[in-house]
Amino acid sequence: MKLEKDDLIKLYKNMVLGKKIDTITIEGLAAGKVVSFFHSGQGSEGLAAGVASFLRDDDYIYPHHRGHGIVYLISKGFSGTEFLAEHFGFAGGCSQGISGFHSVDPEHGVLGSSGTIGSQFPLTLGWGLAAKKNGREQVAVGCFGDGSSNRGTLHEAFNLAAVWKLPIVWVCDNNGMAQYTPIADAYPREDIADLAAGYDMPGVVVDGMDVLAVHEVMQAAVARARAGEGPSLIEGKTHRFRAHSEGSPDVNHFEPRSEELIEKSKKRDPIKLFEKKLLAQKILTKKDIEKVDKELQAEADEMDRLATASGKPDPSILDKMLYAE
Ligand SMILES: Cc1ncc(C[n+]2csc(CCOP(=O)(O)OP(=O)(O)O)c2C)c(N)n1
Repeated sequence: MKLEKDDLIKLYKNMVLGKKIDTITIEGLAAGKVVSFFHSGQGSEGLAAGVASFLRDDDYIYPHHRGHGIVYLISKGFSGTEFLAEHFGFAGGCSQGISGFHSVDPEHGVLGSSGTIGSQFPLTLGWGLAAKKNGREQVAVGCFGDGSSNRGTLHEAFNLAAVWKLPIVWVCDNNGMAQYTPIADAYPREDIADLAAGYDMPGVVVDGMDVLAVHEVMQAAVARARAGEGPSLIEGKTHRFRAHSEGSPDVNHFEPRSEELIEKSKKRDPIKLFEKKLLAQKILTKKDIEKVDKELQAEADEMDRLATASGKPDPSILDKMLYAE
């Protein structure tokens, strides 16, 4: 798929709007408005938009937990208002606020998630099996971090997906850290993509900060899946710009990451890198970029307002959602 001007702008907007909602969630947590916690996705916007922006509505996706999936979700058509309201524990959330941070939207192929690292593999496997049985050339995308690359569930799911030739694209967001553990302490090789060879599927490493490079490898993996040729693995090398979890001690206490390293990694901010390309290719001018920024800020603020206005859910919702009549 050749990207036209509108497609490039769509990719850009998904990244920028996702980051704005991520930022509102960070501020909401600091203000005591977010009911659970927040793992910001800043630094992973290029990988997420490159993976999810051109999927079909009926393709399934299990987003990575960074930013609780916001850039994947926005790119897939999920409502930012529902995302925020769910994090605020408010009635306008996708689960009327009772999950605190999980996203679900069957119309856009978001079938739910789990807080347990490693659970995305068997769930995506099942969705891939459903996609194959449906016979509509749907694809299931299962995202995970480097920290779950050593879970047994990954190996079981990779194996069956390959044996059954399921239409699955596995996407690893490798930011080099699992909370406070550097990947080198938990995995013996350089590239997670090397795991693919053992399951007879293509495995590619891509610069996760370069949305266009991600888009390209994603298109190839999706085409292979839709053609019935089976799963693929994409590993995007990224950087995590913020703490593992907002508000938890990061650089100064537990985590072996220096301020210098984080500042250096921010020089390759995926949004800034893409902006440079869009300017160089004369797709957008500096003025256009300012205009887009203003418009998306207004859009994100309106989502925040609507989410907040939806208010606390009626407590009886718990009974209604937990028990069938
Ligand atoms: C089974 C399990 N163990 C531990 C956790 C706590 N936890 C949440 S995110 C995370 C780090 C995961 O690292 P990675 O998969 O590399 O993703 P990242 O957060 O770096 O993007 C951990 C340990 C969990 N949710 N589930």
